[in-house]
Amino acid sequence: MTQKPTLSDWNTLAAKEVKGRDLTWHTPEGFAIKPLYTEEDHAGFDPGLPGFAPFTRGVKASMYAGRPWTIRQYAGFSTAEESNAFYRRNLAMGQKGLSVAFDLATHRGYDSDHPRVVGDVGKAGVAIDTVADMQILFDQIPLDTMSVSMTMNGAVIPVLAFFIVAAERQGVSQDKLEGTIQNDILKEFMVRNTYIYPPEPSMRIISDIIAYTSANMPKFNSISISGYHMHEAGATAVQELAFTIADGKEYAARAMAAGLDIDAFAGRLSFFFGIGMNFFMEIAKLRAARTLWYQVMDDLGAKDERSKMLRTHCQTSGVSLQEQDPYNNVIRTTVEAMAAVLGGTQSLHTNALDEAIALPTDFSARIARNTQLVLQEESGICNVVDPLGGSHYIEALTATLVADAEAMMAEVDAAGGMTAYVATGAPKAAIERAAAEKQTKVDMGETVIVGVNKYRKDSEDPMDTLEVDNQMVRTGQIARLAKVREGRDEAACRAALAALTAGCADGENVLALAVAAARHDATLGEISSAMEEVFGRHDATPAPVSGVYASAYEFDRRWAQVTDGVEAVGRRLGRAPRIMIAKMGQDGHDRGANVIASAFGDMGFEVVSGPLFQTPEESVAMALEHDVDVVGASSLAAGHKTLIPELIRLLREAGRGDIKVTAGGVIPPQDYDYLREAGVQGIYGPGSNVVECAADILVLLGHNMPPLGEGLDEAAE
Ligand code: MLC
Ligand code: 5AD
Repeated sequence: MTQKPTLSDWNTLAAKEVKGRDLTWHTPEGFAIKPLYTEEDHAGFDPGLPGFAPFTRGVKASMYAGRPWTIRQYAGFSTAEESNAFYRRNLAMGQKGLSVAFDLATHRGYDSDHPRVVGDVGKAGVAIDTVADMQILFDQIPLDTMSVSMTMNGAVIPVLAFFIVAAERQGVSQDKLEGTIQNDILKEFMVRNTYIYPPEPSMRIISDIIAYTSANMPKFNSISISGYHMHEAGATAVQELAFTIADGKEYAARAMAAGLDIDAFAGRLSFFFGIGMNFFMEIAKLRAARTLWYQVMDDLGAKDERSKMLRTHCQTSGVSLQEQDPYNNVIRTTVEAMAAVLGGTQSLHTNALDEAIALPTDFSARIARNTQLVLQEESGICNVVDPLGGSHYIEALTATLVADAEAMMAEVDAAGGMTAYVATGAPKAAIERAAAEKQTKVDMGETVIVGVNKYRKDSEDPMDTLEVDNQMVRTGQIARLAKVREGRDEAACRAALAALTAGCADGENVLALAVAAARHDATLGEISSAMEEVFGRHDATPAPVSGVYASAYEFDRRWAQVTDGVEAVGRRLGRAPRIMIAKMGQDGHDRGANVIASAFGDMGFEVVSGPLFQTPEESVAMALEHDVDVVGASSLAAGHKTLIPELIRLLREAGRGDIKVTAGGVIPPQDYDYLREAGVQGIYGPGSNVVECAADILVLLGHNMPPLGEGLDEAAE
């Protein structure tokens, strides 16, 4: 009988097949992934059984064999009427739960008639100013049976209050409400940026919500502790896990410090993760998350097993989707959706194929939803619990992620917990560094994106996209606001708002007070301002990382051409060329702006990073003050057609029409001509390469830029 082959036999054979080439794959997490995993790689790691501690293999014993995950598509745009109609069409076609996307004005606590939000109303989500809007949003949707997720963090108090009062007016008492409020402020300070108040009062708001819902709304998930936005901002799987679980630990500790019994609220803490293209890593990430949370809650003294189960929603990755060759996005989303369900998610949103261009149309939303229906009803995936359990690679990855995330969480503990750690700026900087590293690999072609940096088509076919008439939504909202204000008992409303302000100072439950104000039809802006009087408003200055690009491109000829160009322009100007990165409107997506700021800084530009949420007037004042040569406006939330032309108009009015204006971010190709006519001199959509983008800007600054890569050794490329 022949001897059974050993691992060393395998190594010899594999090395021979590839002539000794190193097959190790280095992931952004710093893992050296081998081409083969065996039992030894996860020795000592016991994932247990599904439904039992530490829940690595799933929170339910029967998982999808008993009940499939919830198909919960995140959506919202323009008016409450239009979003309501969209929800009802989707529910009729197989969607199972609702998930509301609010516009950025609502997120940041402004009514639609506020001058700061002219470009934002109704754009990236639905505009909600009053209970009346919320009633329309859920018209003919029974709130006693439909579970509703609301992605709201900044203006969480008025929005949750409106939801409770809208349900009351439907005849549904709050104890029957099922759903989830995102209510996760720590990640807003790190990456998502739709905060309103400073960290401390924001943390108090969260404890108040947990206290209120655990007492009055037993079926409602008080928080959705979100790694998704860290993932989208470029975090590695280890960072996403460590910071998210540490955030959860911080919220639980705060609620306990406020006097709540852990088992009274912990069963309604929920989570939210992003799922990208690293298929096995993402599956292992969800298994690791459950393992980690079990330990954290056990350490905090939870007794009830339900308190220690990590239940999560997942969303496929927005940043993984591309503007170029966009039907490829359906394939990417399918791969990501499979990772989410093989990882054991409770609820899932699959992105639409036009993600990189606009909000979903009925067509793209249908394909996105059908991706989940096909997986649930055709693939057989639901019939077996944790079907990848026992895979050597999956178990080894799970064990490694747990260990590395635990080490990172120990650093958070050493800093005094997540609120303190976030205040140091360290996690934000770490994520930005990881983002810059990932982007560099894409720009250098080391990370392949099909149809973008490889197999790129010569020209793109046009696609129908959704466009929201922002002015029309705003006019309609202003009219409804006026009507609500007219019809309410003004004195009672004012008294309720005054009580809210007083309660913010006295430590009363702010949600309870806001519910009272909402019953008197106080608006979102009024409730937010009543709280702001005591809590204040938070603002932050961006601090781009440096050195990541310069070191990655150290030996790159095209990079050298650009840095030479920057020097040449600098000699002519007598100083380094200056570019201001402007973020106008309430759009807080700053990954792109940070990546550009960091790369341009490394190239030798002097970068002026504008703060978030500027008005065009404020951006222009800053550009003039710093005497910049270029303003690069970054827009990912559809405000570009209002805000960028206004910026150019104001620059010209100030006599500085010579300052070049470029635009970057999520900008539909059909808007390019409009923007060019308004005076925009360069437009850089998703998938743009930063080196090429800088070369373009040097040309705008009058530099005689040779074609990039000229004289490059072909073999070296
Ligand atoms: C489930 N159930 C079972 C079962 N599986 N019962 C028996 N056997 C089984 N196999 C039960 C559950 O216990 C529960 O009841 C009920 O069925 C519902 O299942 P669930 O698993 O809890 O699902 P769901 O209600 O959908 O809740 C999922 C959740 C929740 C806990 C993760 O928090 C949620 O829906 N989150 C969604 C968050 C979201 O959509 N966010 C969008 C963010 S977008 P019971 O009685 O135990 O409750 C965003 C983008 C941006 O943020 O703008 O930046
Ligand atoms: N409707 C549908 N999806 C949305 N997203 C954001 N806003 C909306 C909306 N109004 C999705 C996108 C984005 C992620 C944060 O959420 O996928 O990348």
